[in-house]
Amino acid sequence: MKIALVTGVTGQDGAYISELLLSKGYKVVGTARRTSTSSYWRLKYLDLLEDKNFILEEMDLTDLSSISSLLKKYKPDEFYNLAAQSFVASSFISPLSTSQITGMGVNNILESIRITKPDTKFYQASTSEMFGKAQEIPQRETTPFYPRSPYGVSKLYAHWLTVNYRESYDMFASSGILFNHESPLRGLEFVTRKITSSIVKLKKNLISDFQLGNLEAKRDWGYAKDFVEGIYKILQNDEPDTFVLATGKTFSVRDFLNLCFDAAELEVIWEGKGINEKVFLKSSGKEVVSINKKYFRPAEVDLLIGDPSKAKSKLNWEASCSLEELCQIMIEAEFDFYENKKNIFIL
Ligand code: NAP
Ligand code: F7E
Repeated sequence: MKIALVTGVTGQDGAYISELLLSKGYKVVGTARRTSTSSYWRLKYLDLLEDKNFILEEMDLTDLSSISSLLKKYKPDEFYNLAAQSFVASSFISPLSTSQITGMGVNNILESIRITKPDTKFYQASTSEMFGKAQEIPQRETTPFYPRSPYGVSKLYAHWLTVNYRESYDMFASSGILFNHESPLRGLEFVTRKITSSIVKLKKNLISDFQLGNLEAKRDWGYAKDFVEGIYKILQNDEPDTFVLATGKTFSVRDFLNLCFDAAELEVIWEGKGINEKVFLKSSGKEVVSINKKYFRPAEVDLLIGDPSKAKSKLNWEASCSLEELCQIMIEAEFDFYENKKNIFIL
């Protein structure tokens, strides 16, 4: 039985890839850091904690010894590093801890693997945020990087380190440059889940309105379940390499909001411009969305659109879910969270 170690197992991708690996017959060692309040809602949602081949262990990316001891204990065949301080906005508030976790943390892993079990295949969760102020449209593996946040800079360090360990020590160290991918298990602080959760709360009369930041930013948004299949394929490739995973289409935050209102069957009217722009319900005339400057970032990433052709030709991977379908999936799951009272604590 193959053993996979998955860091960031309490997060969106960590939970989904664990589910995928278990379905393929792996033993999965999922690692989580100690927190005062348990954050296992995604693991419970996917029923992972009951699986006899799923083991939960404590590990912090900033602590080399916690990584080394798990490598020695389990000797994993594959190591998926999905842990990070992953919220771009928070990286401006806490740039140093972001660089210690998201950047240096990867150095801790790579050194541990090199010293302890160098034949472990390693996956690094790189990001389209490394393209930042995009130097080319669409962005591909060869596009020059220009990160626009402490998060993007930290991820770029980790990305090059992964390439460097591959080239210096002949390790199977691969990097997936993933564009935004979303799901019902996305954290509530990210704009997609904030929108789906708020729209369903509006429909249930639990809130009267909500606020957003920059509606003009464009993202290449895919479905997380598609993307973890791609992550898995990256480690099954014959050679370690770098791959872009993206849908190849881009939409603005405004587009995403409109598609979600459609999915929730709410007709809306837009009025005003810029910071004074507002959204009203057609049925009642009630204001439901306004703009708040506090959600703008010190530096924005305006336009991301990926070119996934290398992943298509070498891995036979492509995104299958349209943005309309993704909005539908997320809105339906949001209603389900209420109606079946499953995971009500995440609302
Ligand atoms: P996420 O939901 O924010 O999950 C991040 C995980 O990292 C959580 O389990 C978190 O644990 C853990 N973590 C944070 N600090 C840690 C530390 N010091 N030690 C150990 N674990 C720590 O992120 P995601 O959306 O699943 O993304 C997975 C990975 O892909 C991340 O590295 C992210 O940066 C990257 N990525 C994501 C996207 C995307 O669109 N989702 C795109 C490109 C790249 P807690 O629960 O304790 O906070
Ligand atoms: O912002 C704008 C915001 O926080 C998307 C992470 O997974 O993907 C994610 O990073 C856009 C930005 O994700 C609000 O300014 C407007 O332009 O959902 P987000 P992100 O920054 O793209 C990449 C690929 C990662 O690697 C990251 O880990 O939406 N926006 N109004 C807002 N964003 C938020 N969060 N909240 C708002 O109210």
